[in-house]
Amino acid sequence: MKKTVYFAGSIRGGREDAAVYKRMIDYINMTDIVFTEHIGLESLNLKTRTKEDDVHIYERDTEWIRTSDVLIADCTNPSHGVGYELAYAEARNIPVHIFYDKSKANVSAMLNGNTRFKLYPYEREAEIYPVLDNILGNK
Ligand code: 6IA
Repeated sequence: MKKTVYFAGSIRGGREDAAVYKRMIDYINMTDIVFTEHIGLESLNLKTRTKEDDVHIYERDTEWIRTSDVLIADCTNPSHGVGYELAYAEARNIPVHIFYDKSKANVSAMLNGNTRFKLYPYEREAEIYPVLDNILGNK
């Protein structure tokens, strides 16, 4: 059975790692289903458009989290939205898996100190992919 995956990555928090998000999303999509493919897109409109646009994003994203089997995030780049999504998933018993580049990230105690979250510090991006196989049960 394919798993449904909510992939969380920084948008307005900064797009430095967007290429990594894209490769992680593409990798997961080879075997499973990622709801949030747009997180990896190169050109996103980062500005607030209207309040209604953001209400729509919030309602759609939280519904996707509620219907996901698992949430996978890259938290190298801090993001208010991603932090919110992690807590939202936790409150609904959706398993949360967090990757971060340990040479770049200073991960919050609110993530590192939460024993319900699984954290995977990596040195090289290549380390991510076998862990994704494990999380998704594909190896
Ligand atoms: O605070 P941030 O913007 O960095 O929060 C990023 C997180 O919030 C991501 O994991 C997304 O799931 C969610 N999020 C924030 N902004 C958007 C968004 N903006 N669209 C979808 N999810 C979002 C509009 C982009 C659109 C042009 C495709």
